[in-house]
Amino acid sequence: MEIDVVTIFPRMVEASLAEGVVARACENGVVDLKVHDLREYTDDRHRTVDDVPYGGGPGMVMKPEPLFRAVEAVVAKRGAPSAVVLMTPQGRPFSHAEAERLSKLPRFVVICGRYEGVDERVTDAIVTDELSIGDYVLTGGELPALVVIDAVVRLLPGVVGDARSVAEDSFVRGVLDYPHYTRPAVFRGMAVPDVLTSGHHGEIEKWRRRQQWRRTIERRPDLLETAALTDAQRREVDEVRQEIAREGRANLPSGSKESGDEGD
Ligand code: JD8
Repeated sequence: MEIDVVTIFPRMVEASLAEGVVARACENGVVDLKVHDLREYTDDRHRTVDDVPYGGGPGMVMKPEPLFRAVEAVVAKRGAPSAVVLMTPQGRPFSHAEAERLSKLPRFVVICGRYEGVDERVTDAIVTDELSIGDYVLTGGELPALVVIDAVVRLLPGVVGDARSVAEDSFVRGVLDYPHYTRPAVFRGMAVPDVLTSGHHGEIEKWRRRQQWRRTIERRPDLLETAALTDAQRREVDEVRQEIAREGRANLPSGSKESGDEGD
């Protein structure tokens, strides 16, 4: 896969891509990632990439010429990309499904905006996908681009050593992960749940599955609304819901447990 990143902060992007799983994928030739300094595509002495907004208002807007030239240079060198992604708060929410879609493309470009954003003619003429990584305001598109690249590259065959890790990813199955423990069995008085050291693989599986339901019910009930669950899974989710409700009642102060006497 070929990925080209266009940014005014190439060192910021390169530094993040120089470590970890993505760096190894680059070394192994699974990904050919190039970072392009937008200022290299300016033609004035000051290497200007921004200008005041037409119509007035605060901040600056990224000029179209350097962005067009940068993407045209990528096309000249590598051929036409399958997608030109612009990171922007106005984009469609980036998700695991979007990562899977991009992971199937042979080549894409990511444009990182700064300032108030990019001239709309860039969006209209060269951008194919506007993406946002979430509902919070960042100072630019570099961190979002790194998030997208990280999520996409780890899906490429051979990048994550154990294929099970990718297949079992929580957002692949639409439920949260179970709790993880490693040695020592007791750390500062805190013990690992007995079931995990019992050697009963069936019981371990069941405990993990119920922990996944529990966490998803408690932290991300929205995921369960849309998850495609079998009847058996639905029943198990309901059991865990009831278990949580029982615990909730057990934790109420004594005397407040009875119902029907609230009027007295
Ligand atoms: C690109 C400029 C900053 C945005 C004025 C300060 C994505 N989830 C996300 N949050 N923020 C961004 C993002 C922010 C960006 C740019 C992405 C380019 N800014 C601007 C508009 C308001 N500021 C993002 N993906």
